[in-house]
Amino acid sequence: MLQNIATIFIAFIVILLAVNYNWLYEYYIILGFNRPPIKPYGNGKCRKIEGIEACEDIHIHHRTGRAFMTCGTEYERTRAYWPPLNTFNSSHQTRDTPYIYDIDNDKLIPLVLENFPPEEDFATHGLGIYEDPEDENKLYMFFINHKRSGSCIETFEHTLNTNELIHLETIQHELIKTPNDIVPVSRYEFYFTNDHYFTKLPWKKFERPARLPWSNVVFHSSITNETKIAADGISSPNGINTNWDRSLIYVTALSDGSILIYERNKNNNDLKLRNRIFTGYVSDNISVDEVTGEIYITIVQKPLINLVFGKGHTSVGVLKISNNTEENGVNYSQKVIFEDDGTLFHSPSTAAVDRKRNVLLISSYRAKGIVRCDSLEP
Ligand SMILES: *[C@@H]1O[C@H](CO)[C@@H](O)[C@H](O)[C@H]1NC(C)=O
Ligand SMILES: *[C@@H]1O[C@H](CO)[C@@H](O)[C@H](O)[C@H]1NC(C)=O
Ligand SMILES: *[C@@H]1O[C@H](CO)[C@@H](O)[C@H](O)[C@H]1NC(C)=O
Ligand SMILES: *[C@@H]1O[C@H](CO)[C@@H](O)[C@H](O)[C@H]1NC(C)=O
Ligand SMILES: CC(=O)N[C@H]1CO[C@H](CO)[C@@H](O)[C@@H]1O
Repeated sequence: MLQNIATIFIAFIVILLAVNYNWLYEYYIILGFNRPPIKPYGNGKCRKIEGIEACEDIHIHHRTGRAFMTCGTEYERTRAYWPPLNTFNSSHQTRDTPYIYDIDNDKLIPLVLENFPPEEDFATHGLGIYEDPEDENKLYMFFINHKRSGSCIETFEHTLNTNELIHLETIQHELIKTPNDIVPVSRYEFYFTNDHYFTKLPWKKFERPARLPWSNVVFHSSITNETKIAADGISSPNGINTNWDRSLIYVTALSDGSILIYERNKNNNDLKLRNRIFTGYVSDNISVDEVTGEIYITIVQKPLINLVFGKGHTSVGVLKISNNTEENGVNYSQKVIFEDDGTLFHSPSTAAVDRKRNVLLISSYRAKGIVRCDSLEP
């Protein structure tokens, strides 16, 4: 153990010496040293929705006002088998229940898995949804599943206004290493992020603080059965999403304090980096506003405080990124639209916005419930 720590420490120093001033300055900002104390903003009309816990991802189906969520239990995430938080108790079987939160009727609906054997693990994480262009009542859902026998991707079919998820396919591949979030671009094709290069401790723990740009985004097609790296050299790629015509792929690079915008080559599905938006925040999963195309991410304003005082002290923020229309050479503008010091909620995962209903939903991968806010700051 001590030897491990010494190796990590020496490697860390070597890396610090090797990098340039800009890297260190960005690090200083990401850690939140220059940030004023958090003042609550945009959280006047918020309340907790109880009855679910440890929800990772939220996707709102805007036409029906239904939010699809991957939820679990805090126990299973932190003390059973959950590789993203380095818990590897393989004598515990996790069987999550995905939920629908019906925004208009303020109601939770648990989803029942069909055609999925009871002995299979279902330890969910990122979720992606693809709407069938030929049948507007049909959704294809893509789940990251951290099975004890190895992480994989499960696809399901869902018909709106039912409570069923019908299992279609399990996709396993050696490139599905540390999957986090997923975005489909067709019924049979998707991109997902591997959030770490290392799969095992102690190196895995060291990768984020060192901001090692060693991880990737992988593309898979179930038409050709091809699985390949589409973008590489990213520090902790986390959330992934796309714009409406699926020509751009957005990736949050958590420990890089940035959002990467990739151009998707629709012929071969390779990704080409177009912009790096430095937000300066440790940021998380990405939602995209269906109407305006604006991007929402959850942010942690003071990551160091969280490290020192523990997860319960995580503040919650939501950052909005828009196309900049002013002629000043800046491509994207950024604005914090929600801030809470941790009183309302902690450990944010995903923020999802429904403009028409004026609703913001925030989930947490470790807290009970989700937060619903019935007001949206511009
Ligand atoms: C591992 O999981 C099993 C089954 O849930 C449980 O009985 C056991 O206490 C767990 N072990 C640890 C070390 O938490
Ligand atoms: C798809 O490819 C994977 C790995 O390359 C292989 O294990 C699997 O059997 C293939 N599936 C089909 C349907 O060909
Ligand atoms: C910016 O504009 C493009 C092209 O109209 C659109 O596809 C995209 O969703 C917009 N992005 C943001 C962040 O508003
Ligand atoms: C804005 O985007 C264009 C391409 O879309 C790129 O060439 C340019 O460097 C970007 N500017 C900044 C400041 O990122
Ligand atoms: C898809 C998903 O939920 N990804 C990330 C969201 O945020 C949490 C909290 O940091 C991460 O653990 C997830 O990996």
